[in-house]
Amino acid sequence: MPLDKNKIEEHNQSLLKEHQRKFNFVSSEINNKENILQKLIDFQIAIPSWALGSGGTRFGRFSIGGEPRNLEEKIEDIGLLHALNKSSGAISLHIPWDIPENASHIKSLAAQHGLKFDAMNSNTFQDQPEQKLSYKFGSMQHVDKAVRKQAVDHNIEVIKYGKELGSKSLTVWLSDGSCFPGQLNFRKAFQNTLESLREVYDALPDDWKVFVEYKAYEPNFYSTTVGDWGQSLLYTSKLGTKAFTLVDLGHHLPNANIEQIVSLLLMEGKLGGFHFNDSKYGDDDLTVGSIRPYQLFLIFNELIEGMDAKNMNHATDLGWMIDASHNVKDPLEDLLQSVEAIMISYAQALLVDRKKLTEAQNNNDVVSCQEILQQAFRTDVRSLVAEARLKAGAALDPIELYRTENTREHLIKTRGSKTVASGL
Ligand code: PSV
Ligand code: MN
Repeated sequence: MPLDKNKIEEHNQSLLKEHQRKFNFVSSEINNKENILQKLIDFQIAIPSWALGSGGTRFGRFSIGGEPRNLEEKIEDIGLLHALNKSSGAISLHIPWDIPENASHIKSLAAQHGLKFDAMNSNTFQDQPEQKLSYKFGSMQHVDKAVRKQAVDHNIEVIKYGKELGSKSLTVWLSDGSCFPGQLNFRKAFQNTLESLREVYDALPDDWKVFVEYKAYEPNFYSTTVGDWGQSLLYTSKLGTKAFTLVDLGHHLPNANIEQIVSLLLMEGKLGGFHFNDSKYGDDDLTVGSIRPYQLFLIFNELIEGMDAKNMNHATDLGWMIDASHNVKDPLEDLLQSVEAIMISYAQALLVDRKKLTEAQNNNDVVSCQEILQQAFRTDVRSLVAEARLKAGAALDPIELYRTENTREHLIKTRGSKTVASGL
């Protein structure tokens, strides 16, 4: 559903006065506000093609209605998000859930909405109807070479689709592992996986990256063959310079210090990108920033410190992607909230007084260290993020505009109330 530019302007006009009051207040305390605003404008977050419909659990799935019925409609939905916030200028595809049958058409449709293709995701964690061999006991780790080859071939096919669309990276997440002690020879499972990943790596174009995503558990509950960042780093180090670790925020054991993981991966030049989400218990895939916003801020704090130390471009040198599931919210509203939470954390982390923090660290002034971080975290940067949106031609309040335009009702009218988007 395209959004008329005039609607955005009207909406912005109605909120402008109040916005300016808040923005003037916060910006009076910021020295380099133009620089921060430009960074916020440049920062784009990829929306996953599998998160545009209602997610579900093994107990049920409750459709929201108007869910996109195909890849074209998914692109339209992301185009709408991007028109509303100008911070969602990319899409991450999952194959075979979203095979681009006509790649040049899909590519130009995405371009019309100002969208690029971020990492392509392969899927060897489900069996597809016409698939010859089963992944029940793993894919790249499998004891049968033929199953491993099938998984490798699938990944090579995903690279082919990605090349057609202009993507530059592949994310491999393996559900491989075991459910019971003794089921698996850990060493052989690792070696089989490494050998399979090497074959995929060899098929990677020179200007591509491969991201190896780790996850502590689920669907396997005793061991996972890429179970944590250490194991992912082992694979990516052995693979070579085009291989990187991908951090999905929901994939750690309870209380893991994700910001420290991020810092060390960056130091090693092995951090590839993110799957953002939030969680209370495990891989809950909740809205980003809904449960632990301070943790998200601390992650961005390490990201900025580490990226600046290496002169990296915040916007382009890592993959910024959401990986979430929406069981009780309108997925589009949820994604707007997630993008906003990421922008807020990024903006707050940009406010950290790094010079002072380094001084306080060097003086072992623990109290000041905490004060400096929390000074930034407790700054209400919402109007700063909104100002970046305003400058970029987006809406001051994306969710409000989405609602006043009755977007979901329109989508239900045109697509129907019983549509189900592909994904989990
Ligand atoms: C696995 O839980 C995961 O995080 C991987 O990134 C998959 O590609 C995605 O979720 C599937 O929903
Ligand atoms: Mn993920």
